[in-house]
Amino acid sequence: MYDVKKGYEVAKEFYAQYGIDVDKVIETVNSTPISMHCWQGDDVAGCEHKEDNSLTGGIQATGNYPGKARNGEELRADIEKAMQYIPGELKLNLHANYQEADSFVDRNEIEPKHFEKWVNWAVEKGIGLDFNPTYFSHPKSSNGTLSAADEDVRRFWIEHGIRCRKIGQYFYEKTGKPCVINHWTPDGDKEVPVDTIGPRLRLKDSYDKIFEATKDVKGVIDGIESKVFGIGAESFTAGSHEFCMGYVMKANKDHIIMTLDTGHYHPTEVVSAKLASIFTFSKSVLLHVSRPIRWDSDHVVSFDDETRAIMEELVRLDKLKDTYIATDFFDASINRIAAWVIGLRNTRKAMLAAALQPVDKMKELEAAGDVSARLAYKEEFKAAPFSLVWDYYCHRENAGVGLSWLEEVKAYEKEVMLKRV
Ligand code: RNT
Ligand code: ZN
Repeated sequence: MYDVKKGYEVAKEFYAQYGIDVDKVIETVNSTPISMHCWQGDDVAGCEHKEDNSLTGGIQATGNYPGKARNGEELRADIEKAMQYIPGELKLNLHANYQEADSFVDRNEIEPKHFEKWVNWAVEKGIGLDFNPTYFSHPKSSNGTLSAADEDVRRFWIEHGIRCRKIGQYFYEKTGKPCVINHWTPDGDKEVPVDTIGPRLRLKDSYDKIFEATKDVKGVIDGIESKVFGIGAESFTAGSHEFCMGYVMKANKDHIIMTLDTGHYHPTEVVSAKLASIFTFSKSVLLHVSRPIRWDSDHVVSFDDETRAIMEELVRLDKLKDTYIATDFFDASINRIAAWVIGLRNTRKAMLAAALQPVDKMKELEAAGDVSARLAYKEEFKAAPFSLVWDYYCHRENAGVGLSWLEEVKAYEKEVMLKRV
């Protein structure tokens, strides 16, 4: 191991040249919550007592790496293991299909008590809980959910949404931290339907009914997630970007916000380029940080240009504190704990690298018309020594410096995960 403290001192000197207070930046980054999704641990299978746990809704976890969690207990143990190696404030993001009733309880009947084990665990760890209605992987989701033409089916899913918002309030009351709920429906069509507005009008009506029936719910923030396509819904999604953006803006309520998932746009569109426009009209936004490869493949978050650009944009807009940052990926081809650790560390590291830039100075140069200096600054900080600060920060938070976590995760795989057969 190299001298991490020495590296940090050198980096501090480097950043001081530009008036950047490294310790202050570390504090900002450390206290910005990232909501870690529970579903990386079991390929979105969930803990409902049902025979068919297959994943539907046009999303897929590909790979067959051994050792995935088979129930809530195992999943919590794996989440704890991963969390050891992720510095900074975390929340846990649950899906409704992770309820732990003693026997099968359908989605339109779930209650706070079915999530008691998660809540007790979160309270013990001092972390907040976020939530998601599960509008997929269910026999009633094959012909649409909130946009379904079948009124019985649509009512069933509206009831699910209503119950989820009430469970969100329960999470808020128990943990003392607001619960961010993400509403995503896979509803769509393989071909462009002839009637493209009917499903949208029904989806709008369903959201209206969910929010109206739960208007007294407290401590819940609602993200509405759009998507351009899914597997089997290649040509049409009811919850398109325009639909969701329209819904959020028209609702004009602080708790109803856009969810932007990095895998939900056409390949040349990027979330980083959308943020400023949305913040022009909305107070906050929910992000699903993921990594699309050719499609919404939900690969592990990489420390790539787009993840860095998103964080840079949030820092430059001064909106880090108004953004709910959540991860959303499910890779079943590698150790699932490693997937979490790599993806969440990259998300946090991109935030740190973005915050270690002289934004005020760069804005000043731009305002003065010095566009040459603007480009020179932007380029210079791409290779600044943020990794020395990152290592020090991980050391300080006891989250493992460099790759030291890898051996420990491998040992856990051998001792715990591979015995789950
Ligand atoms: C699907 C959406 C959605 C899901 C999770 C499991 O494309 O991104 O957020 O990934 O709800
Ligand atoms: Zn998502």
